[in-house]
Amino acid sequence: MDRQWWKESVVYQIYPRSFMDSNGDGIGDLQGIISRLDYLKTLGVDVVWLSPVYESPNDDNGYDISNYQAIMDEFGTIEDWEELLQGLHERGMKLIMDLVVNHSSDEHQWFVESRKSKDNPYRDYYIWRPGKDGREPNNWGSFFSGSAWEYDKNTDEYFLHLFSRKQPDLNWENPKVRQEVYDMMTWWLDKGIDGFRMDVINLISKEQQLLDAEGPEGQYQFGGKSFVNGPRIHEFLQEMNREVLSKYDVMTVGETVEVTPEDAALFVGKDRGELNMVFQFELMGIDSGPSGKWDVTPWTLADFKRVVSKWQTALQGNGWNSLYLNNHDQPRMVSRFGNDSSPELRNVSGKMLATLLHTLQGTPYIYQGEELGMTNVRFESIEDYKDIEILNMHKEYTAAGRDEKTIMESIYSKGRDNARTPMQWNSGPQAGFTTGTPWLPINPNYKEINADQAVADPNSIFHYYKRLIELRKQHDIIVYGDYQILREEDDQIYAYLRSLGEEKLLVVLNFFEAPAEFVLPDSIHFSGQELLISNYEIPAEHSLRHMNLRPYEARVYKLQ
Ligand code: ISL
Ligand code: CA
Repeated sequence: MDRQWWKESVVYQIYPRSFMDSNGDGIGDLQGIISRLDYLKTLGVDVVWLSPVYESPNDDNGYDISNYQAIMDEFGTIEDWEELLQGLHERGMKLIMDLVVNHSSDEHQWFVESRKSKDNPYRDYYIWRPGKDGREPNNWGSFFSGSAWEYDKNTDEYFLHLFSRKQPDLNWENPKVRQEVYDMMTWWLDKGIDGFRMDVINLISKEQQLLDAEGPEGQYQFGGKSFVNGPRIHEFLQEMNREVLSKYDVMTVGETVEVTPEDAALFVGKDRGELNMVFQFELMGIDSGPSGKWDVTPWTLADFKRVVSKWQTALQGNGWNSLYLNNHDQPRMVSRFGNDSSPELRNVSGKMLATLLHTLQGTPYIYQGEELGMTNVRFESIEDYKDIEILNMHKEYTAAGRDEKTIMESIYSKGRDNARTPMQWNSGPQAGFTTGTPWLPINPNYKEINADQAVADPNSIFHYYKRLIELRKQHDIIVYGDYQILREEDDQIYAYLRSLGEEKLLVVLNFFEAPAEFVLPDSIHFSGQELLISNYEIPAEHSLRHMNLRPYEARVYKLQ
């Protein structure tokens, strides 16, 4: 058992813009977060991951950084940030910062210089190419619709931007860029932070020929072959580890798009000297069709189990999993994988999913509001949406003649603003998030779903999370036990066994509203049982051999 604090931790993600506004301008900020630290302490989380708070023109809500060593005015000052770090540390919590270095903002001083002339000393900080036959250098599409290249008439060349045109990709081939990044990381680490979440870190190395991607002529294509886990990715991460990370006791989690467990093992393998864990996207893809995330397709439990089991097994004993069911880029977990159609079903299904999140092998990541069972939102008009990914897609699909209703439905199920509506603190005006007008409308269900209600109600999802977090602290097996799926073919129940030495942990989850029967395989022997947690009352006398599970029922037993 390779004990590590970051394996035993539960992480809570804060999306600062939507967490808590302290000064009535409608935008969440650092003082707002500080005012809610006791709430986080009550919940019991160990680490806070703060989405970007750096200076930014906010084309992509802070994921476009114009100064890596300054705080965004709207969020506060560096003194506020120091106070936040201190407030967390005083309460025994840690802080990890978002590191966004695949790209910067086009308003970063480096890019302002870079675009000035072909011989500017900063030219090679970014990826510039001449056009081809009066068009872009290649056919790559951006993650946010349209071409991945933007023409700059000043020097008659194009620059690469895998995300928005205000997010030019940094040129990691240039050793000066790498040194700047390492120095900046060191600056933050010396301030006492406890690690980094690294934005799309597996895209930083580009195959240098920048070849066209395969696919039909005249359409932009996903160029992933040339930049997903690119040729020098492991060299760069090992260098970063050697130069910076290895000098501190910190945790790292890389956001890695399109990776398989085999790829992941190279990033997180014990002796690789790269990262502690990665966020994988395979599970987030089970409800997408062949043309991508907006091609909404119903998910199946078979796929869900197959993907989770594959990752659990592949990294066991070598790497370490991160566990998440939603974040600021994904729809709300309870709306997507649970059931938000009534308060009762929302409550039990939110708890069932929470049980999964905390009892798999890996480090759980809770996204703000998940612990309240916050849901997706359906704004009537596209005007109410703010996310650049949504707005660009809407524009592109509308221009292509797609019907408005279908476009809106795909936004309702997959749009990133589902996760970004402000945190619901109480049933008062604007859900207690702000005294002003929130930057993104509040979900109208805040009177029913809010933190005050949840903290006051012992049967709430919030209290269930608190209990799960405590259990992880009390039982090593929940953190370190090996994973084995049970009754894999069952299309309604997800059950698995964790084992550590002589101990076993049995987790049984009914993933649907219909009742279901679970029969424990005869091969599992035990002489004693202890129910650790369930989202229903369980009679004192009952048999584990046959369980009749109610809607979304979840049970966790320790077996001896
Ligand atoms: O949001 C997505 C799911 O559709 C992805 O395309 C997402 O853009 C990708 O996972 C990368 O995400 C990260 O980098 C982006 C930023 O917009 C996201 O918020 C961030 O998490 C660019 O920095
Ligand atoms: Ca504010």
